Amino acid sequence: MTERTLVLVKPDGVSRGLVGEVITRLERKGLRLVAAELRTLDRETAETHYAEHRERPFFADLVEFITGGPLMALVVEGPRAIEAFRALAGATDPVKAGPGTIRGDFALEVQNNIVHGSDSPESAEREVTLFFPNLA
Ligand code: DAT
Ligand code: MG
Repeated sequence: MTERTLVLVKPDGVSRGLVGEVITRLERKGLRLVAAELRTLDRETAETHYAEHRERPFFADLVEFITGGPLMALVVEGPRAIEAFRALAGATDPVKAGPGTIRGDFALEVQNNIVHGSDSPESAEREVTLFFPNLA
């Protein structure tokens, strides 16, 4: 079944020049780009995007980080795209992420873990709509 998921190349990934690397990997896997926009998030959008983490001790730092520079927002489509991209990204903690995954290959710190991918069909729907309200 074809699914859509929201992928972000976070500000650390953009500043390190990893946008092409991330797109190459997901396209090589067979996922397809549906939308792409480089933008800097305002605080309200960032807080909405990460609302599930509002009570966590790292929330303020996370919002600072994600609003701290331009990010690349992508909508990606394909069979089981949500799970497929999460597998490409690797574990949240990049030290635990396997080699061959994006986080495993390019990151060391949990906050600066290069990419975001929606984690469920409900999150994907909410996040795609938040970033690209004009996308049907
Ligand atoms: P994921 O991005 O793999 O879905 P998550 O939703 O649990 O992970 O967390 C969202 C982001 O918050 C994550 O990419 C990095 C940051 N984060 C998570 N746990 C953290 C922690 N213990 N300390 C600092 N930042 C953390
Ligand atoms: Mg998450």
